Amino acid sequence: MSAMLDPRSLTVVVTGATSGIGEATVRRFAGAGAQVVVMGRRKDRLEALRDELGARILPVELDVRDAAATEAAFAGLPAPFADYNVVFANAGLALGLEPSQQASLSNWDTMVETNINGMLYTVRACLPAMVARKEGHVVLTGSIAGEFPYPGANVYGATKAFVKQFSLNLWADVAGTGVRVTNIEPGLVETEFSMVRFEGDAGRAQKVYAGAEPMTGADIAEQVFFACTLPRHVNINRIQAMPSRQTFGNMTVRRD
Ligand code: NDP
Ligand code: 8X3
Repeated sequence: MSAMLDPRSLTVVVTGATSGIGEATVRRFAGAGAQVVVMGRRKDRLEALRDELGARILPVELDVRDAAATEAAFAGLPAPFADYNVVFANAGLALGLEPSQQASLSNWDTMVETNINGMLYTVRACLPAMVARKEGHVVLTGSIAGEFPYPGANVYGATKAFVKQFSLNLWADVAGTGVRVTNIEPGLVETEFSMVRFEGDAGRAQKVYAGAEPMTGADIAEQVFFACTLPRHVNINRIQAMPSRQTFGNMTVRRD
């Protein structure tokens, strides 16, 4: 096998960098000497990362639901960050766990706008430059929810199924250009995800992880780091990982 890539040669852009999987990935790459552009809406957290990790971090405030702002954020990156070669389109969220007949249409809109549209805006904003440079890596955050159904996952799971198929189609487009594509599909990871899903209900959020030995953001960051530092002739199409205590639901028959 050829040598692994030197992370110090990487400039990584992370959306959803202000917490959870994104923040852990920032720390993993920055700790290995990469330069990292950190994107998210919470400016204070972006600046705290820069203050803690130093000048190799560039904070860029961005709501990925805004196509023009996303385009401008990438186009406006200063040297040396402008020559990014990894983009982790990770920003996303679930809102609610109600069955479809009760779910909030506004929550559905927000999930589609963030997990699908925001991800697409991010990819479209970075892809032409990476293809032109003949070097790059797009990493998407899918989910096991894009593969396996569960009650209440309705639109959230469907957005992640979109990510799954889009990642494969994206790879079909760019294979051979020097740009790689990887879909990271985690199961249960303890982050702020459940606090967001349950609108700040900490008790309900904690129950999701209690006794489950969930994965951590750092566990997922390690997978992203692995995929991105493999020699350039290797493309990891997808990484699906669960906590050792998580598995699939059984088929269910409702007899009432
Ligand atoms: P967190 O809630 O901890 O992090 C979500 C990140 O997304 C935050 O940094 C948030 O930043 C950002 N974000 C949300 N909406 C927007 C927006 N409109 N514009 C820009 N950034 C946004 O959760 P996770 O780390 O768990 O989630 C990261 C990704 O992982 C998501 O795509 C999620 O669906 C996926 N995932 C999570 C799993 C889990 O069990 N935790 C499992 C499988 C997938 P800010 O609010 O500052 O904008
Ligand atoms: C997050 C994983 O199983 O909570 O995407 O939907 S799950």
